[in-house]
Amino acid sequence: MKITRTVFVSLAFGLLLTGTAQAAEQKFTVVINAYDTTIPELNVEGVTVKNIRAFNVLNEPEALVVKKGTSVKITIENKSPISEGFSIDAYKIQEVIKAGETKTVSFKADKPGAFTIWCQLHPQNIHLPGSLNVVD
Ligand SMILES: [Cu+2]
Repeated sequence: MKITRTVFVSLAFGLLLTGTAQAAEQKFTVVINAYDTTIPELNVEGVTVKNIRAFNVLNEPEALVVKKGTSVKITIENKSPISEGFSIDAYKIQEVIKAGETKTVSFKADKPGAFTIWCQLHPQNIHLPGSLNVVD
């Protein structure tokens, strides 16, 4: 009987710790970078490509992983030479960050799932999207 109680108490304490951990705040810094690939000639897997005039915009890190219930604070640095967007539709986040500027967004990650982080200002084929993964 005494053993059962000890097990119950430690189990309750374990649940309490889990609850505390879920309420924690998690901070990320995302850097939006544009990689200029305007180069005269490039050999990719044996094929020569000429006059590439496009650039890729990357969110770094690519994937943000948080536990459901976490307060998330994302600092976004735009190192692209132009304004870039930062959107997470499910969380109604839609920001525009000017070249060289930094913005911070805060929200509670209360919806589980994998959500695309994308730029609402430019065609998607010049961007590599990021993702926000909220795990249960
Ligand atoms: Cu963009």
